[in-house]
Parts: sequence; C-alpha cells; structure tokens
Amino acid sequence: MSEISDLKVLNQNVKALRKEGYCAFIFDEIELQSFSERDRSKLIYAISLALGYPTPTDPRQGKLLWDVKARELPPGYFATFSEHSDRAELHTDTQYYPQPEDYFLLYTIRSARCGGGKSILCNAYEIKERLLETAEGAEAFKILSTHLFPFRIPTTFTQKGTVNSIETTLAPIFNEQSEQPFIRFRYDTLEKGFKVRPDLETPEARQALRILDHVLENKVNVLNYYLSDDSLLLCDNHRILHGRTSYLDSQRHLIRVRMSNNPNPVTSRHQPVASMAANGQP
Ligand SMILES: O=C(O)CCC(=O)C(=O)O
Ligand SMILES: [Fe+2]
Repeated sequence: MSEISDLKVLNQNVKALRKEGYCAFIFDEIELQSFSERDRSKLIYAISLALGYPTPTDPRQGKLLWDVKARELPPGYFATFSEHSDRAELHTDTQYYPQPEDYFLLYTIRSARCGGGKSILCNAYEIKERLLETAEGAEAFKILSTHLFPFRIPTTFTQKGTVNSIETTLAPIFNEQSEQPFIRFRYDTLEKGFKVRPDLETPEARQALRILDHVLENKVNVLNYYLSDDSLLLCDNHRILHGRTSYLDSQRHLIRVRMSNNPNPVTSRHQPVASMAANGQP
C-alpha cells in the first residue's frame, strides 16, 4: 500500500484497489502523533480531501472532524455509536440519511487500554453471496432489496437535536443501482424506525431481517482488528459493514471523517426522505 504521506498516490492506490474489490484499508503508525492537536487535525483533513469531499457530521455545528469518544448524555437521548462505549453492532454509517457518504476514516488518537474497542468488519458482497446460497436467503435478499425500511436518525444528527425530534429515512437495505450504497444497515436505528412506522414492520420484512441476522452471526467472515494508537482505518461505506466491541477505558479517543465522492451529495441531509414529528405525524 502507498505511503500515507503521498496523498496523490494514496488516492490512486485506493481507487485501484477498490476496483479490485477491496473495501477497507488499515494503515498502522501513520506518524501524526508528534504533531500538535491543531496540526494533526489539519493533516487528517488533508488525508480526507485526498479521498473525497469531507461532509459535516451534524446539522448544527457542521463539524468535519468528529470525536468518537464516550460522553455523558441526557436521559431519553438516542445516542449514536460515537457517543457511547457499548458494542456497536455491524452497520454502515449515515444509513439514516438519504445519501450515505461513500467513505469514512477513523484515526486512533488513543486506543482503549482495556482490550475492548476492537473494530469488526464484514464485506457486503459476501453477505449477498451467503444469502443467495439458500432459497429462503434468496427470498430474503429480494425483500431486503425492495422493501422500504425506516431508519431513525439519532438525536444529535436531527435538525433540532432535541430528544423529541423524531426523523426517519426510508430505504431498502441492499441497492444495486449505481451511486446508491450497495448496503445500508444498522439494527438499532431500524428498530427505532419501526416504532414510529409500524406500518412498515411487515412479517416479510421481519423474516428477511431474521435471515440476514442469521447470516451475519453464522455464515460470513467477520474480521476483528485492534486499531492501535496512530493508526488509520479507511472504509468504503457503501460496501462494508463495520462495528466495534464494547470498551471500559473512558480515554479511548478516535477521530472520524466521512467523505463523499460527490461535492454536493444528491439529496440534502436536511430533507430526509420521510420525516416525522414526535407524535408520529409526518
Ligand atoms: O468506535 C469505533 O471504533 C467505531 C465507531 C463507529 O462505527 C461510528 O461512530 O459510527
Ligand atoms: Fe460507524
């Protein structure tokens, strides 16, 4: 793999490897630790620019570099993975927005010293292959590719950011159209989405989700990787599921940046496909 210091070569190599089917890249010891926090942030931003157009994480502050660090949150707040230290089940990022970013990177400032906080990764094409091996899996794939699933937006990323802001985005889990994510998935946003859109919680959708869960638990290869300090993980957010094991060390700290291939993502994140008020009314 290329030296991270040569950003043009990094871009070319990542693009070429992506064409060959690679969807995650890990760079150990990228040597950003000796820089001040300010300069390190600038360098992470430069790396993200070499790979795409960095997007603001939240609609209010519009931060491009997001701290992945457990924090204290008010009761009733729908916390997202970057805000707590529990296990983050396999998911894609911003599956709750109409147009999830093509890539994201995670830079490890400080890994958890408790042995937890390991990254887990799983290729979405392998999930499809395993599903298609059985008749019921093939049926599930069809439903997962056509049914509109409601993904609820975590509180912090809603327009108002208050506990009674309830917004959902409707989309299939698999999508083979170009520009669209081949997979979008996150179990907890989906469960919370079903609570506000019970009309979309059909028996067929439930059964397809059960089969998908069985495949994820028993049939696909899941890579477990402990990202050490000063390492960088780059993922294709349209083709891989990622997650993290739980951790206890409150000092664990990562920086995340998401990048889109498109300077103006097709659908604005400020206009979710379907948006609901707290009382469930559109
Ligand atoms: O903490 C991690 O390693 C990953 C967090 C994550 O997946 C997220 O913030 O979306
Ligand atoms: Fe994530």
